[in-house]
Amino acid sequence: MKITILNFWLMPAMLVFVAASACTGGTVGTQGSQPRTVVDVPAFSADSAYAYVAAQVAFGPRVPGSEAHRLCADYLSATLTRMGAAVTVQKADVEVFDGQTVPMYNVIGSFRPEKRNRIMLCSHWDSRPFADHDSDHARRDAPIDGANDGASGVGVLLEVARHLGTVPAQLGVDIIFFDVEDYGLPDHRDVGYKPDTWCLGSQYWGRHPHAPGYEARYGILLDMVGAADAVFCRELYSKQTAPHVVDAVWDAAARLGYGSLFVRSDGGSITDDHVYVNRLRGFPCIDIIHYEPHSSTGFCRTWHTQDDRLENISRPTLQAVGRTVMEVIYNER
Ligand code: AHN
Ligand code: ZN
Repeated sequence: MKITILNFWLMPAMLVFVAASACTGGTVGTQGSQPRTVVDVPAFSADSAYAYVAAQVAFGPRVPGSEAHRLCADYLSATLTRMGAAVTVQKADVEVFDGQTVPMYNVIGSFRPEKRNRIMLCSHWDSRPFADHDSDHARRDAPIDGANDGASGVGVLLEVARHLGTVPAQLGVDIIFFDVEDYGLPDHRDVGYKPDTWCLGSQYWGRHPHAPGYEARYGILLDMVGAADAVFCRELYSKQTAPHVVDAVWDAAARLGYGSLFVRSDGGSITDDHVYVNRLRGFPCIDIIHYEPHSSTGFCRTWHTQDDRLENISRPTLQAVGRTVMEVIYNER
């Protein structure tokens, strides 16, 4: 009799415990049938991510072919190596829209390279050779800092990499910094149309992966993830090719309290590195990209202007994106 009474008392308490862990605990992975588990996700530091953004910008514009570009490639590979990744630097000469040949360095850091099941995280690291959307025409022919468009995604991923080196995720993780993404056709000069002038680094990697037959469960691309007023709509190619990954990421963000950045509305169809990853390697890849459906370009105010500088980088935005990505990858089994 005594035991029965005890059980009656215990049952509500147990129910409360189960309910609480379902709400506040970890997240579900992208494989929907798996049970929710509580995992300790290491603390993403916005200050640290910001410092990685600042370090890149300090080289000056990372325009392919420049000294800043070469030095920054070295910095990225040395940093990933120091964090414990197995690093591959792919070097090739690629032809840009105007017929010039520039050096390309894709920098790849692999954590737990022996694991079969993998996640790929990526961002482009080069900066644009001109500011074709600057309202001041006198500023259009100079290269840009690309604090947001380039350095922000890399800064977030370097901070993720720092944690992966000390607290391994269950799956293998490859962090890929694609080069020569932003040397696409200029909008301020009439040079005629040419297809596929953007994303030359990811196009190269798609045809020559760093590991033979490389495949990941899915990929996540970060692009322009550092503005104070960032909004991440659901990019349409991502929704078409990887709806389960989009849902997992946006749901994780909402649970963490970042629903005002990771909004439920649809974005445009953006030909970014993830499109070539998906097309050439055949695994799903989504794009977390700041998109403004009502702006004239679809992108943010500083996009491809000289205002894309460090002073416009926001730690809280880096935090929201980095924390969300960490939540997703550390819960993957
Ligand atoms: C185009 O504008 C065709 N694609 C956007 C890719 C991009 C440029 N992301 C950052 N800069
Ligand atoms: Zn750009």
